[in-house]
Amino acid sequence: MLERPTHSRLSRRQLLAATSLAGLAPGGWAQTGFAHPFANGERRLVAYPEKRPLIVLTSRPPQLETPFEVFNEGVITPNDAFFVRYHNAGIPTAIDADRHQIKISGNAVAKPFVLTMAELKTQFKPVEITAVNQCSGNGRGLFNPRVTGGQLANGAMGNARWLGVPLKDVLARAEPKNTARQVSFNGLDEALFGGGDFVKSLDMGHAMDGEVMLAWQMNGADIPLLNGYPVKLIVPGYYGTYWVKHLSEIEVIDSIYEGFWMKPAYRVPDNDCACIEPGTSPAATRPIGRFNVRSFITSVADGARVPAGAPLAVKGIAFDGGQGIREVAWSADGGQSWRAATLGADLGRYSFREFRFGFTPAAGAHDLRVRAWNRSGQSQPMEALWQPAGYMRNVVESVKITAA
Ligand SMILES: Nc1nc2c(c(=O)[nH]1)N[C@H]1C(S)=C(S)[C@@H](COP(=O)(O)O)O[C@H]1N2
Ligand SMILES: [Mo]
Repeated sequence: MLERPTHSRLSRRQLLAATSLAGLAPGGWAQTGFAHPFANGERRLVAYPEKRPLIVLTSRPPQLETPFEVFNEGVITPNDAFFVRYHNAGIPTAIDADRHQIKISGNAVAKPFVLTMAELKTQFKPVEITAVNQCSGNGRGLFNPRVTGGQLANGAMGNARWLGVPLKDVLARAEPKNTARQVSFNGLDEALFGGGDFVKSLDMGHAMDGEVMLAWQMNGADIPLLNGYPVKLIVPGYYGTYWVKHLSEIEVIDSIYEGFWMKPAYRVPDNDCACIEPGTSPAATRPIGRFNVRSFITSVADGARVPAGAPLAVKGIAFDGGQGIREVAWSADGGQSWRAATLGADLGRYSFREFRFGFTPAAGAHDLRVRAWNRSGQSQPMEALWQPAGYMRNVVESVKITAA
C-alpha cells in the first residue's frame, strides 16, 4: 500500500517561511476600490497574496476575476492578474513544495509510485506551451435569460506560458494496463461542507496525447499559490475545470469516473451547439470539452467616447480550442459590413492571438463587433447560444462607442 501524500499541516514557523496565504485573514485584505463588470453590478477589487487587485466574486473560497483592461496589456496574462477559481472552501493556505508528493496509482497500472517535486523536475524531459485557461462559466453573468452560478463577466480567462512535463511520460512509468479507460486527478483542496472533493477525469487517450502536462512554472515563475502551486494539470484547449490545481493524486482506472464534478456537474447538452432553448432541458449531456471560438476587443470598452474624425486604432485577442485562429473580421456598423483585421504574432494554436484594425469614426454612435474563425472554419454565433449552466458563451460581442 502506498501512503497518502502528505498534505503538510505546517507549523506556524514553517507557515511563515513557506509560500503562504496568511494575508487571507479578514482585515488583512488590501481593499482597493470597486469595479463594474456589469451594467447593474458593483464588485469589490481586492488584492490577495501574489495578486494585484482583482474582482471578487466570493471570498471563501477565493474566486477572483481579471479586470478586462488587463487583456489589453499583452497576449500573456501576468501571473498577478490571472483569475482564480475554486469550488470548495478547504483550500491549502500554505504548501511546502519540498514535501509535496504526487501519488500515481489506480486499478489499471502495474507499478504505482510516488513522485516528489524534485523528481518531477529532474527525471522527465521538460516542455513548454503557451495556452489559454478559461473557466467554463466565463461570461455566465451576461446570459439572457439569466442563469444561476458565479456571475462572471469575461475575465475568467488568461493566457500563460506553462513549463512542465508531459503527463504521458509520468503515466508510462506506472505501466498502465490495457484495461485503462480513464485517469482521474485530485488536488490538495478539500470539501468542508459537502458537495464532494474536487476530482476530475480525462479519457486515457487524451491523458496520453503528449500535450496534457504537469506544470510547475507559469510565465517563467512558480505558479502562484492561488493558481495551483506547486504543480497543476495543464489540458490545452480544454475548459479550466480539468486544470486541477495543487495536484496530488493521479489514478489510472478501468472505468469511467463519475464523481460529482464529472457528473452531474460540468456537463453540456450533447448536441452540436451544446445549447438548448431557454426553459427546456437537454435530452442528454456529455462532459464539457474543448473551447469554442472567441474574440474580444480589448483596447476600447463598451460605452467609451472617442474623438470624431481622428484615426482610431483598435486591438484585441482571439482564441479557440486548439485549431488556431485563421481570421478575424471586424465591423463598425453592428455587423452589416465586415473587413479583415490584421493578425499579430502566432504564439501557438492554444494561445491568445492578437489582432488589430483601424478606422476613422464619423461623429455619432458606432457598434463595434469582431468575429473570429479557426483553421477548421468554426466561428462565433451572432446571437448567443443558451444553456442552463451558462457555459461556453461565445457570441460575437458588441462594443458600442460614441465619437464626438
Ligand atoms: N484543485 C482544484 N483545481 C481546480 C479547481 C478547484 O476547485 N480545485 N477548479 C477548476 C476550475 S473550474 C477552473 S476554471 C480552474 C481555474 O484555474 P485558476 O484558478 O488557476 O485560474 O481551476 C480548476 N482547477
Ligand atoms: Mo471553471
